[in-house]
Amino acid sequence: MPKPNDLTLEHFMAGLKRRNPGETEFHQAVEEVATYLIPYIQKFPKYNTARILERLTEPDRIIIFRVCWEDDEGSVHVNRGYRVQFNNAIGPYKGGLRFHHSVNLSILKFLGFEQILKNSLTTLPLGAGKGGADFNPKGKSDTEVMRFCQAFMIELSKHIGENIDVPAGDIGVGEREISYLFGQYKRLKNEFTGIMTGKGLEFGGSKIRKEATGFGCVYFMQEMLKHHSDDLTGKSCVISGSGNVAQYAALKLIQLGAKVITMSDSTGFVHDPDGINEEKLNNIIELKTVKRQSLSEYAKKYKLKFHEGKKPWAVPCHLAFPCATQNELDENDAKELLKNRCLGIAEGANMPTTIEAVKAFQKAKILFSPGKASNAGGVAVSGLEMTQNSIRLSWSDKELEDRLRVIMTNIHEECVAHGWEDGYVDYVKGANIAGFSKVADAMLAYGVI
Ligand code: NDP
Ligand code: 2IT
Repeated sequence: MPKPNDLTLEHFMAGLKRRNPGETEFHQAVEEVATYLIPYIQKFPKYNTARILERLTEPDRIIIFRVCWEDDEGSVHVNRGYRVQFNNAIGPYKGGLRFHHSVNLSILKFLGFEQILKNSLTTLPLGAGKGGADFNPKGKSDTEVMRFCQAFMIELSKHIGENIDVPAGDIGVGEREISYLFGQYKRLKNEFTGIMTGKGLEFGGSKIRKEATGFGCVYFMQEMLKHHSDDLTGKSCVISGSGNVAQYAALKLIQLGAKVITMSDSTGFVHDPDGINEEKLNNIIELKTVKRQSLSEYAKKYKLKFHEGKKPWAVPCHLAFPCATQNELDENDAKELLKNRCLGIAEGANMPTTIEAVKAFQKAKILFSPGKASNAGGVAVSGLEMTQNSIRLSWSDKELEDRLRVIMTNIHEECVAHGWEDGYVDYVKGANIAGFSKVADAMLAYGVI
C-alpha cells in the first residue's frame, strides 16, 4: 500500500526519466509542473494513493505512422507522423498538430502534457493531445503541402473524431494545412463533422480563432498589469516570432496603445524603434503567410536593421512576449531583460522560457505568466468552435471576443487565487494547481483506469 508521503520530486523525476529516456523537453515540462504539484499532493494524500501524477504523465496512447508522399518532380519522400492522445478525463483529446523538421516524441509529449492543464484552465470540456510530423513545409509548393496533408490524414483519420480527438494548428500548420487536412477527412469518411478546429470561416471555422492565442496573451498581460495598478499604454514591447501567435499579439498590443519594437523568425529579428504600426504589421502578415519569406525582406523594405541569427531579448523594453518556440529565452536572455528593467513576460509560445530563466524572473519578482495560462486563448476559442459546430451555428466576432476576454480574466483570477504568496503572484504555481485539480478529481472519480 503506497504511503501518503512517499512522493518526492527527486524520486518521481528519476522514475519518469528512466521510463522516457532522452526526452529532454518532456522531462523539463513535467519537472516544472511536478515541482509545484508534489507539495500540493502531499497535502491531499488521495491523489498520491491513486497515483494521479504517475497516471497524468503517462499518455493514454501514442500513435506513430509512416507518411509517404510525392514531390512535384515525382520523387518519393517518407516522414514520420504522430498523435499523442494524452488524457481525456474531462473531454475529447484536443490540441494542435505541428509540422516542423525538429518534431519528435519528446517535443510532442511535452506539448501534450502542457495541454492537459491548459485545457483544464479554459473551464471548457477539453481533454489533451498533440501531434504532427517531422515534415518541413519550408520551400514546398502548395501542391506538395497538399499531398503531404492528404497522406497524413489517411492514417490520422482512423484515430480522430468530433467526440474522440479534435486536432488544430500549431507551428507549420495554419489555415492552408487545416483546409487540406479537413478536406481529406471529409472525402475519406463522407461526412462533414467538426473533427478539427481552426477551419476556414466558409466551412465551420470560428470567428476570432485565428486571432485568439495572440489576443488572449495580451489580455492576460493586461490583467497582470491591472492587478498591479498598471496598464499597457505606452509600454514598449519585444515580441519574438512572426507567425500566428506573434502576429495577433502584436495587433492587439498596437490596438491597446502599446509599442511593438521587435518581431523575429528563425533567421533573426527586426528592430523598429518607432514601433510597428498596423500597416507595417499587415505587411509582415502577408510576408509570412502568403509569400512565406524571411523577415529580412520586411527589414529591407522599411530600411530597418535586421539582426541575423539573433534573438531580440537584449533590446530594452517594458514587456516581453516570447511567441516563437520552446526554450527560446534562456538564463542569459533573462539577465538582459532584467538588466534593462523589463516589467513582465507573458509566454505566447509553449515553454519558450527555460527553467533557469523562469527562476531568475521569479527571484526578481517581476510578472511572469506561463504559456499554459497566457496562451490558452487559442484552444479556448477552439473549444468554442466545437460548440458552434455541435449546435450548427456561428457566433459573431463580438460574442467570441467577449467570451475570450472572460476566459482569460478567469484564468488570471484562478492563477492569483492559487499562486499568491507573500505579496507576489507566482503564476506558474497558480496555473499548475488550478489546472490540476479538475482533471485529477475526474480521474479519481473514474476509479482505477
Ligand atoms: P507559426 O508556425 O505560425 O509561427 C512560428 C514562428 O516561430 C515563426 O515566426 C517561425 O519562424 C518561428 N520559429 C519556429 N521555430 C523556431 C525556432 N526553432 N527558432 C526561432 N524561431 C522559430 O506557429 P504559431 O505562431 O502557431 O506557434 C508559435 C508558438 O505558439 C508555438 O510554441 C506553439 O506551440 C504556440 N501556440 C500556438 C497556438 C496556436 O493557436 N497557433 C496556441 C498556443 C500556443 P519561421 O517563419 O522562420 O519558421
Ligand atoms: O498549443 C496550443 O494550445 C495549440 N496549438 C492550439 C490547440 C487547439 O486545439 O486549438
